[in-house]
Amino acid sequence: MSEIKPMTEILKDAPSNWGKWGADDEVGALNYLTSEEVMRGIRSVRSGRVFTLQRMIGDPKGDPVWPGRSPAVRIQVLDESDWDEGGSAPEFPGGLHYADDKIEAFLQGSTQYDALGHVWYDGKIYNGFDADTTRGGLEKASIMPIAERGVVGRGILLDIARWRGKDSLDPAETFTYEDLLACAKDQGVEIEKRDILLIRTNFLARFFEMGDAFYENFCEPGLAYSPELVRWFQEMEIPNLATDTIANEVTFDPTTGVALPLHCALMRNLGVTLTEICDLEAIAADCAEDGQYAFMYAAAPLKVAKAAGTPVNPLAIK
Ligand code: UVW
Repeated sequence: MSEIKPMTEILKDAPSNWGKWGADDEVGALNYLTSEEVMRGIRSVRSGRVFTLQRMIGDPKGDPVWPGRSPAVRIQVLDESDWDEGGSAPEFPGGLHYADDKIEAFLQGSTQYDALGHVWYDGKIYNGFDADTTRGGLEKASIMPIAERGVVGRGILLDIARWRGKDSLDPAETFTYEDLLACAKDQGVEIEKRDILLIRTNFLARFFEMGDAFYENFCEPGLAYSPELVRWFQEMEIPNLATDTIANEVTFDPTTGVALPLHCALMRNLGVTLTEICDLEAIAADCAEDGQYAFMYAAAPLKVAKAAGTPVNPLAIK
């Protein structure tokens, strides 16, 4: 590949939603999720079956994380052993004992919502806020406005792995928005305007199969950037893209070589919220069985001041 161009040049004609919801807006395309969209989500519920989409934190088999991040460490602070003879446990009237624990974790080291200020280029984050507002914690477009608002609407599962007849997608394997449309058609469901998209690759199954080799030549599969794809997201007013990979798109764009251009084109420029590392296995198996790929989706990331993202356990209700 020849010289890699800067993101500014690659995305110079890319569409933007900056200013669309006012100069102070920090939730972007989630503004599309009006009460009507909540009701549309509710109308897609047929049986009341509930699926939780978070991947467990502290899996004994390991937690898949973006290279450079480390998995959460859970520390037992108090347990019954602290009340053994010579132990240092606090004594309470009535003989109360209890367990306490804490975690040290990357806020983006598990199923998580990215704040809109999570990524940027050219010195500006979403809505044109200065990247200097990220110093020491996000003053603008942190996770807080998203956490306070919550995310509810009609979700739709696009099971790309099953559609391609594979157990899981290969490293660096890509797909386009036309593939999303074709997958939806074959699943017998239509992607509607303002749908929350959930895309299954089952790629993280390989993390558990491959061990450390998973990170060699790391390049996840996923959506590949194209101007058409970005325009489609804008025209379809997609508020939220959730996937079962660590970073929601092919890691290195095969055409330009840049890393994570869709984070920039969708999140920074259009204000589309990204939800990563979801566990879509149970719901995908269920959808394959009953053919119902649309459901109500509800999620609220944890409220952490100034955070660039926080863990979440999204719900899908069929
Ligand atoms: C990066 O943006 C680097 O990671 P993620 O969106 O997966 O948290």
